[in-house]
Amino acid sequence: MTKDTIKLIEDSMLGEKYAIAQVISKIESPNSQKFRNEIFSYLTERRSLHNSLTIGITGTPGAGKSSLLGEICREFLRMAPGKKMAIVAIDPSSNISGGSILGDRTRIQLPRRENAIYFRSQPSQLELGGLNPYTYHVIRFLRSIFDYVFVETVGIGQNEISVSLISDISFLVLQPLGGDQIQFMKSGIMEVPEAFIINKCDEIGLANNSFHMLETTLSFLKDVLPNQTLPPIFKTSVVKKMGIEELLQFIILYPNRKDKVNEARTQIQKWIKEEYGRFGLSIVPKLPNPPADSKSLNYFEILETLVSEKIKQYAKIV
Ligand SMILES: Nc1nc2c(ncn2[C@@H]2O[C@H](COP(=O)(O)OP(=O)(O)O)[C@@H](O)[C@H]2O)c(=O)[nH]1
Ligand SMILES: [Mg+2]
Repeated sequence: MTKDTIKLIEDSMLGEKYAIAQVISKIESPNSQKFRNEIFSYLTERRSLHNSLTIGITGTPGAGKSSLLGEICREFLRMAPGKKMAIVAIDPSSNISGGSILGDRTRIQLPRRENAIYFRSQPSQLELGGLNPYTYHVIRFLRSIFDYVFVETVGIGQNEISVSLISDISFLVLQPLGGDQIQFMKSGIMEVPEAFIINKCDEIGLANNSFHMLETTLSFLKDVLPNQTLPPIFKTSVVKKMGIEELLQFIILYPNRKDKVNEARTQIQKWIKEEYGRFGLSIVPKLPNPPADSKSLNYFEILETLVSEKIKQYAKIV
């Protein structure tokens, strides 16, 4: 690895925004496998025990996700001193850009030197789940630097499989009696997020109705899945600055970090399919077992290398 790359990574670890942006651009460029291999091996050695939390924030456009994230930033600086967070917005209409989150009512402008919070927006390629092929790596990289990585995606909880796989917690943001809530209820209980947020609770009457409807819907879950703990419902209002503290408290105290093995498997399957089509998938019937230290950041690279080798071998035979 070149001195320049090492410097880029070291600067990134300090939260230097320019360096982080450069690494992300390199990750996002085609044929970044070698670069990724280098940086993730380096990062694994550098701080293999870093335990970061990825939080998915999903909901229909207009539910208030960006506005909520703006408020979360504000509270975060107060409630989690010394900690760092990043936001990745995967939304073609994202109002997060450069150093600011722009909402109609919120405008968070961070000081240039504020290294505790980093924003990035990624154009969605309208893939199922709203993630583009590099999102996974970008988030993995950010996770090695930031204590919390928030991912904002558009969706209503049905086509959000990818984002919930990447996240340790996923929140579904609903607005009071919006069509999305009805949609969620119709869609049944296939994809239940870890938690709900009913935003815009300044609309008190509607919000209460919404809350009770959702509670009732979720209580059916208890009958169907008796061992499942019901997801909590948070009530927030960006306008009234209500409920944000409780929400952030829940995130900060959240204990479970999902194991990252399944996520790497899913992502590698996507990658093989993309590089080699169904043909690729068919010649790799079984992915190799994860190494004992499956927490290692570069598990994906280990798999990716093994798979590439297998495919090369196969190509020789044919
Ligand atoms: N009344 C009310 N409006 C809100 C609240 N949060 C966001 N909004 C408004 O809802 C609209 C959509 O917000 P935005 O954050 O862009 O939603 P996103 O598409 O989910 O990211 C904007 O006009 C916001 O000002 C809230 O708590 N109460
Ligand atoms: Mg938004």
